[in-house]
Amino acid sequence: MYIAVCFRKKKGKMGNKIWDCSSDGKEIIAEELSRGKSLPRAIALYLVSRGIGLKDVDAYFDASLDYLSDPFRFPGMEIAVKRLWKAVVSREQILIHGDYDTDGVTATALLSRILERNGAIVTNFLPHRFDDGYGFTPESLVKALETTEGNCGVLVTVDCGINSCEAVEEASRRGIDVIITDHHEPGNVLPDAIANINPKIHPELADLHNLSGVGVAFKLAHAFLDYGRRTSLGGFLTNLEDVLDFVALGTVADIVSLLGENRILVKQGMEVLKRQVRPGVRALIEVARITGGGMKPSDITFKLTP
Ligand SMILES: [Mn+2]
Repeated sequence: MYIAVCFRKKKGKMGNKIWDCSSDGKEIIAEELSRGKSLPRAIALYLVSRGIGLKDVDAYFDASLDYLSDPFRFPGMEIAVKRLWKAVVSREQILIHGDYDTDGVTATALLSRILERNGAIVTNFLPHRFDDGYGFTPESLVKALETTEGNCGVLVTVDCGINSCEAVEEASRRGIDVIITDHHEPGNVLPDAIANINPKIHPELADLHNLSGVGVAFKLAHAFLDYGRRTSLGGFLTNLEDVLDFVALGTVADIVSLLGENRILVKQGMEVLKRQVRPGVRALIEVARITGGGMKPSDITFKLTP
């Protein structure tokens, strides 16, 4: 079958180019899949062409939340959630610094909702596309702090910040602990934050490199609730599934690949989105003239996001 077999050009003895049929071992994996899961060969080849082998095939078909990995795989996650719970207990303000696009807005909404439901005092800041530009900067820090009522002990970035060394330095000078959550490519020097939560810093998190900003914020929220329940600090009355509509919106809007955990998050998130429980989202769906029940990810890309 063509999809699993590619041709590779290589140099012959005389320097002339010859064509060589190369399956890169995909044929063998397809064979394993086909036999192991009683799948038709065409389906097995399709799955292999999408990078899905025997160990991921159940998660692919089932796509249930049970297949999401432990958020504490992220180095720094424990430090981040401990600090957030400390802010909840000591009534410090938590400032969430987001971004102006769909991914950044949904990440901000998701995190503030989860934190507020568990007693946190939260202020959100979304930079203005034209006035502030992209990212967490010393200028946006000052502007964001103006929106708080003082006593801001922690600042969390979502969908930005992994290269914001100067802004983090300035926040530290002001006595604020910064937690960075981001999915953008890191530079050579990481900010001196108390935690840098970004899958792209860690080669061992390669399976999560396609997470969007809201996907990373979801991981922080997951860990926050998990830690709260484990230590009896809280989180018992919060259902993380309720915010999956935000994850679906931001993930699809950011055009990241819908494979691995993204596929699970979007598949389950679409179900929450179809229920249209949020007045804002419901209004948006009405304006975009989408019929709720049959909503598809492409409706997010072409109708809701714009
Ligand atoms: Mn993003």
